[in-house]
This record gives sequence, structure tokens and C-alpha cells, in this order.
Amino acid sequence: MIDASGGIDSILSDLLVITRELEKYDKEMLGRPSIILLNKVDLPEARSSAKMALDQIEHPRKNVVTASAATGEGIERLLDRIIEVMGDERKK
Ligand SMILES: Nc1nc2c(ncn2[C@@H]2O[C@H](COP(=O)(O)OP(=O)(O)OP(=O)(O)O)[C@@H](O)[C@H]2O)c(=O)[nH]1
Ligand SMILES: [Mg+2]
Repeated sequence: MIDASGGIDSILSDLLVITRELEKYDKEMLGRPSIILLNKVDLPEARSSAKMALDQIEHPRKNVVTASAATGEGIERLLDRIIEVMGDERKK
């Protein structure tokens, strides 16, 4: 989960930090399916930064979700994504 309210540069650098931490902890984790959640999109600046990020993040598009923990917007979609990703993993 990334706070989208700090602007596009902050979103991309936070994502890089998370990726590097995972890589250091266990490289195998980077190969697993993941969902990137861009949070706080109830704030207009966060919403527009999150939209920009969608085009710039190298990740399967359907597993990048914009949402707001404050209003609940996007949480249904997030749950749908989690259920699908976990379901795919269990089939393997
Ligand atoms: N507007 C808005 N505020 C949120 C949302 N989610 C969390 N916050 C608020 O953001 C503030 C900081 O929380 P977060 O940034 O989520 O948590 P954090 O990064 O661990 O804490 P900080 O170091 O304070 O940023 C709190 O006041 C939360 O209530 C959201 O979706 N929208
Ligand atoms: Mg914060």
C-alpha cells in the first residue's frame, strides 16, 4: 500500500523502496503475484498522482488498485483482486 498523497515522485520512489526491501529480504517474493494499492485517492491531488502512476508503474495493470481507506472507494475492487490472485495461486 502506497500513500498517493505525496505526489507522483513520492509514489514511484516508495514503490522502489518496497521492491528493494523485498529483494533484500527474499528475492523469491518478487516473483510472486502482488497487488499495488494506491491509497488516499479521496484527496484530489492523490487521485491525479495515482492516475499518472498507473501509466508509469511496471506491473500488471489489473493488479494496481486505487482506493481510499477514508471513504471506502475502491475497497470492493481491491477485495476482488485479492480473491482472484489468491485463487490463481491455490490452483497451482
Ligand atoms: N484522506 C485520507 N486520509 C487517510 C487515508 N488513509 C489514511 N489516512 C490518514 O492519514 C494519516 C496518516 O496515516 P498513514 O499515512 O496512513 O499512516 P503512516 O504512513 O503510518 O503514518 P504517517 O507517518 O503519519 O504518514 C492519518 O491521519 C490517517 O487517518 C485515506 O484514504 N484518505
Ligand atoms: Mg503516511
